[in-house]
Amino acid sequence: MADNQDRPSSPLSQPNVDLASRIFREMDANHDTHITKKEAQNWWKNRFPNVNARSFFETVDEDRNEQVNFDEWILFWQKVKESGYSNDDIHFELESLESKDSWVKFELNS
Ligand SMILES: [Ca+2]
Ligand SMILES: [Ca+2]
Repeated sequence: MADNQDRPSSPLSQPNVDLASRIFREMDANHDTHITKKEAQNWWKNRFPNVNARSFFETVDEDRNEQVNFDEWILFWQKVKESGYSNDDIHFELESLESKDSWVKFELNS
């Protein structure tokens, strides 16, 4: 049933996975499968690079090794989904992110 398809426990939609993957590849400027602080700062170079890169790493860099890999990235969006954001909300945020809007502080259930 349509209204059952977007419960918090349901997975990230394929379009969101695709969009998140595309953003990851764009942020990972040198394509070594890790986003570094420098790459993140560069992504937001016209929009508070230090602030945005710092909050991005605080939320997404799970193992605190100063690099964000693809697994951490997708896991993060999956957690956003499980915290009650809908796939539509997430799609909207990913599109903002793709146009290099500021990093949004999501309210995650821990
Ligand atoms: Ca890189
Ligand atoms: Ca990491």
